[in-house]
Amino acid sequence: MPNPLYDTLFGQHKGKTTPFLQMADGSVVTHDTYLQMSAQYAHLFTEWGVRPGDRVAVQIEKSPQALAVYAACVQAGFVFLPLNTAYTADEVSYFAENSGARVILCDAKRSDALAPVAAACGARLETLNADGSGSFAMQADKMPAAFPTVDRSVDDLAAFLYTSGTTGRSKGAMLTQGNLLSNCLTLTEEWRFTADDALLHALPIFHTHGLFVATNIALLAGSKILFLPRFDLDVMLELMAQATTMMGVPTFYTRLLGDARFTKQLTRHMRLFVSGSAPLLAETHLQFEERTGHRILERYGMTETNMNTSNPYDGERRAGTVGFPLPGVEIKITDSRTGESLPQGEIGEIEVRGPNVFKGYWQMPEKTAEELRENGFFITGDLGQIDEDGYLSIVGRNKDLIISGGYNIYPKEIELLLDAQPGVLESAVIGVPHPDFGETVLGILVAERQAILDLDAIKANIGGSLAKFKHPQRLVVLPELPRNTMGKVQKKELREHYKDMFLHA
Ligand code: MCA
Ligand code: AMP
Repeated sequence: MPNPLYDTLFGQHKGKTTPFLQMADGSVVTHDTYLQMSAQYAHLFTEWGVRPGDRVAVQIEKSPQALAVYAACVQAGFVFLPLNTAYTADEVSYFAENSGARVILCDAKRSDALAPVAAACGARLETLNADGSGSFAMQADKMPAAFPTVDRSVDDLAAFLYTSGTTGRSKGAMLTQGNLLSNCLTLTEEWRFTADDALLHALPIFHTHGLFVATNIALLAGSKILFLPRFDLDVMLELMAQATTMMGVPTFYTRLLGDARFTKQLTRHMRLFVSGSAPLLAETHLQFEERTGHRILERYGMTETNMNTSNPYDGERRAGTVGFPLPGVEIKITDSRTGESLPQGEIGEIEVRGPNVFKGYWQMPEKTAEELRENGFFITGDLGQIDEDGYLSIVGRNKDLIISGGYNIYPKEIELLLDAQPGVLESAVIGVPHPDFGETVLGILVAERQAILDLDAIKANIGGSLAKFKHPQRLVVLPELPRNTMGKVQKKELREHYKDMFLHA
């Protein structure tokens, strides 16, 4: 096969005039229109000198055109690098420079802010707006609507997704065609997707969940996608009647349950609800079943590995667990210090091996070696336990990570900014329970001797360089941070102390 990912997901739909994307207003983009659009994009990039293996960074709103850029990159062999639309210019600057992006696509509203970023790293900056307009779309319109697909192998890179770490510096996870393909072949079969499905899609398309899980599965199966720009409760409730399946982060489910219009009647025709990216409380799972009669299927994945485990389609979907390893994926629970496997039932580090596991971090061989063992097992940083029936539960994290509404936030990145503020001696950033987002960010500050901290000014100062979803919801000041005898800050103690802060607000 000359280009396994393109041929399997996209090429199979060539010439089909069946609906692929259906928008909230009922308008439809057929498979063929979509593929013609992406072929034009592939031509334009190629005309600009972008070559197979080059990185194309995009920070654009969700639209059929945005999704066609993904197909164009696969068809022409570029590495697709989608970026959260909430990232500030400072944040984009790091990704563009680190990846060596040849092109950056952004919304016209962002082009002034990103022009210096593009200039600094020698990337070409063009615009693509939410309504499909922009300099990129205009030029692409003049291109031929067919493009000779570039040969690729399963080991070639298809995408970079940036994910942070304990140092606060983001790492580009290199995902191959084979990583993406193997995972969506497995999931499509496991979750029984077919051309008769209509997937309610309100997730962003710059992360694994919305792009490599939801979109790839629908493409492979030939399902229709009800393609919403974002999660909007009213629109979700309105379109549910036309859907057969839905995927979401736990916040989607708690918001649906919080609305009296979400009833058993509304979901009676649905065949599957999938949840992931953050822990789904067992309580939400049970409440959902009581309300609708459906048991949410929870699965577990990571940017570096795509999906690792899933509750069964047939059989018991056990609340509070993420199910079994997917076919072809191996999971082991190990002792964090020695790396040795632990007996069944014990809590330890979750390690994963399989065709889904990424190739490594872009230009970071040491980081790659720290997390990806020579024998192919990836150390996830999640703590888990396997019960006597084989179900995996995630019981905690061995990494300092906050997940807010499905978005990952690395405390170190925020602590570095807080520590640099006038009068701040040190800081600790923790995740605390939040009724809507699951967890939210709390910043704890210690002032230098005699300094009086201006919390509003500090908030404003750090705000400029951090995406909104990472902003601490609140800052508090303590005389000192709790430490153990080794001098390590006891975040567990802080989390315990502040655990109710947002729950009864
Ligand atoms: C928006 N805001 C947030 C978040 N989202 N704050 C904290 N956490 C968030 N997740 C802020 C905005 O900056 C804004 O601030 C205010 O909340 C409302 O903004 P709005 O856009 O209206 O937000 P929303 O529509 O309420 O969005 C919440 C959301 C969204 C629907 C939960 O965040 C979302 O779609 N999350 C999904 C993330 C996802 O796809 N994760 C998968 C990662 P202000 O009012 O101050 O302006 S992939 C992954 O994790 C792995 C591989 C896996 O297993 O899937
Ligand atoms: P990301 O870096 O965005 O790929 O996020 C991956 C992390 O999300 C994992 O390491 C887990 O900590 C978390 N995660 C994903 N799915 C689940 C789930 N179903 N339950 C609990 N945590 C999850």
